[in-house]
Amino acid sequence: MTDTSMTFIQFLLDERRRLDTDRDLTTLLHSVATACKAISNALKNGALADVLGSLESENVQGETQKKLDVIANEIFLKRCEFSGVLGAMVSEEMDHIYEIPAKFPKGRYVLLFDPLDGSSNIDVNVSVGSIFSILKLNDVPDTNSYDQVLRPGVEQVAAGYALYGPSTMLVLSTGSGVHGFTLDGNIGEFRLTHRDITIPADCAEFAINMSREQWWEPPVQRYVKECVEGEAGPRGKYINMRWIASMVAEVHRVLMRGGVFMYPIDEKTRDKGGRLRLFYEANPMAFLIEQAGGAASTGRGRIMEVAPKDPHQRVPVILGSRNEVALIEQYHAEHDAT
Ligand code: AFP
Repeated sequence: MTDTSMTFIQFLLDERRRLDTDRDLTTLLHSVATACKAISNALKNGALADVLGSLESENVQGETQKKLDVIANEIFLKRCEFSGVLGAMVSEEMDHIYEIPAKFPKGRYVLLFDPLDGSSNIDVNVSVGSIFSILKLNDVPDTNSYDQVLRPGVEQVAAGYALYGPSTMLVLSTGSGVHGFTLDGNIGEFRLTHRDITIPADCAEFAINMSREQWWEPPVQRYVKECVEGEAGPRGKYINMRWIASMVAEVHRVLMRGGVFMYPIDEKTRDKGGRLRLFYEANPMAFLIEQAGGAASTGRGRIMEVAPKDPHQRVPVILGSRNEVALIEQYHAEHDAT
C-alpha cells in the first residue's frame, strides 16, 4: 500500500506501531477527524440547508454566533465525548469548561478547539476551518475550574486543523512532523496526500489586515512598510500580500509555500491582549508551524511558552518562515531597546 492511499486511521495505526503513540490518542484523533467530516458535510450545502446567517446569541468572546458556529460546536462535543478518553473540553464557543457526561468513561486528555474559525466568511462562501489542540494531563481533570487545563503550548501532545476549502483537508502533528490528509468523498475517509510538510526558511509573501496599520506598534509598521517598498526598499525584492480573514486558510498557505501571517497586538486590541485566542488558535497553529520548521512568536517571545491565565485569553501572533519571523522579532527588540 503506497502512502498516498493510506487513510487517516491507517496512518494513526502506523504511527502507533512506529512511534509507540498512545492508543487513547489514536482514539481521540479518530473522533476529531469524524467531527471534521461531519462539519464539512454540514457546510457544503450552505444556503440550501438553511444553515447560513447569524443567531441572536453571542459567544463568550462577545461575538455574534453564526448558526454553523453552534452546529459545529455541537458536532465536536458529541463526536468527541463518545471517545471515552477525554477529561474535559474547552471551546471558543463556550464560556465554561465542558464536563464529559457521566455515561461516558473519562480519560486524561483535554481537547481545546475552535469549531469553526473564520465564520464571518461563511455567508460569502470563503474557506473556513476547525482548529484543535490536545493536552494530556497527569490525572482526569477536576472540571470545577480551569486550573488543571491552563497549560502552556509546549505541553501540547498533538494539534491540527481541518480546512473546508475547494477540498476538505485535515492537517495534523503528533510531534513527529506535519502531515496533510484530503477527504476522499468516494470512501468518506481522509487520505494521506502531504507527508512531512515543511516551511521554507525564507519567503516573499506576508499576510496582515492592512486596515489596522495606524494602530500597529512601530516594529510591525516598519516591517510591513519595507515589504510594501519591495525592490526599491531595504528588502530589495517584491514581497506579495494576502489576506483571507480565515486563520486556517492563511496558515495552510504558509505551510504549503512559506510566508508570514501576522495578527499583532495594536492600540485597539491591547487591552484584550491581542485578537487571536491562545488556547485554540495560536498554540495549535504554533505547534504545527514549529513542527514544520517555522517559527511562531508574539513578536517578543515564543507563543508556546506563554503561560495561560485564562482559557480564552488572546495573544499577538506572528508565525511562518523562520527567518522572516526572526527579522520581525529583531525589529521588536530594536524598538524596545530605544
Ligand atoms: P471570525 O471567526 O470572527 O471570522 O474571526 C476569524 C479570525 O479569528 C481569524 O481566523 C482571522 O485570521 C481573523 O479573525 C480575521 O480578522 P479580521 O476580521 O481583522 O480580518
